[in-house]
Amino acid sequence: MTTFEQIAPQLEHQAIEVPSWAYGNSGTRFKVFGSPGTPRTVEEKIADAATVNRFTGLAPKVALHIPWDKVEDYSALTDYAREQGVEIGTINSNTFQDDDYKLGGLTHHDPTIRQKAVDHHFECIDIMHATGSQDLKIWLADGSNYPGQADIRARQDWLNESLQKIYERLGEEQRLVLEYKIFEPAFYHMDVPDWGTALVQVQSLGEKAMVCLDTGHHAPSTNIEFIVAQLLRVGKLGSFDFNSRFYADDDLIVGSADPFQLFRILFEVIRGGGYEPDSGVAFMLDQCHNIEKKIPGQIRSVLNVQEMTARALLVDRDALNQAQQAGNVLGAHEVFMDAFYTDVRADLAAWRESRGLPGNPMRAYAESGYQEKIEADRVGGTQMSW
Ligand code: PSV
Ligand code: MN
Ligand code: MN
Repeated sequence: MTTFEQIAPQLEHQAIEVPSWAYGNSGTRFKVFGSPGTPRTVEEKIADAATVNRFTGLAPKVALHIPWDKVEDYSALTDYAREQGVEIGTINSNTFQDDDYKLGGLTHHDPTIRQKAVDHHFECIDIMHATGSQDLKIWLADGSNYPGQADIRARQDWLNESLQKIYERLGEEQRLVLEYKIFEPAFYHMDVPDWGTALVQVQSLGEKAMVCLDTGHHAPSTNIEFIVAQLLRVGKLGSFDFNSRFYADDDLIVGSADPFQLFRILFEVIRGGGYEPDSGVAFMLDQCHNIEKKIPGQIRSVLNVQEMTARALLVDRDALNQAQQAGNVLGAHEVFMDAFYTDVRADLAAWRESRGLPGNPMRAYAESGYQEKIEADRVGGTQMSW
């Protein structure tokens, strides 16, 4: 049996990047609810992200989305983030909210629109230089709604040309991570619908191009941990967008809908070397808190990832390997399930306290007065959406 004491040192380096948009108001196509205390500026979003880090020690970076988080001076924003105790992480491009992109961005049939989308990514790379960000994350809403509407094959070539231009603009230490999604907003076809397409595209670009796996972007019943294993095997898993879902891209709190799936994914990450500090696999959240309070929603999320990581680390890999090699089907399964069913909450609380963190970050936040303060202070101005 592997013990908590044995795995505890491996928890030290865990870092989960939080998304700036988790702190803004969000909703469904039916309604975006406002909520007291919602940030009115990018700085206020960063302050909230830094609060999550203060209470958990788990979230040292905050991802930005451009143009949602557009500011005049990114160096000043970077300094501000550092003063708050966090770094600016991944820069996410956005080619899904401009009328010009109605029929596509990087894949549009009109080269001038494609160039406009490429130029937006150049702007994102400039921002990355100012913020010291490593990753440019590209998610495309591009696709079509009706069979025959678009040349789905030519669009792969246009996509490749566009990505090539963006890739060539990257700095030495920068990476491009391409995210796939099965459907939405396009309903007939998406130009990057699956990990195979993302992999084919990034493989043609070069070493600095990787795949981003968003856990909510697959068909129901997809074996996501298998995709994790395969991408790690070929060295192309760049990052995760963690969230959980009951139906489609629900963007709910990671680990809330299917904790066992999160466990299985994290086990394959660990098994494949993706949890090593220098593995290059970035853990991120991509979530929206539509009805619950946003900061505790994020605290809960990073704690869920930590808890499932601890349980996945507890899998006795030697015993598992022996059982697998002996063809002991139920023995191997039992080793795996023993770790999943281990309650690590008390051990984690004690471990946090030993490092000067609150044993129960959810309670500590609730008692801290931060929520009441932002609700009282942040009146006037416009609450940010996403
Ligand atoms: C798209 O559904 C996505 O998962 C992409 O990562 C976007 O950048 C993000 O959501 C925010 O809407
Ligand atoms: Mn995502
Ligand atoms: Mn999504």
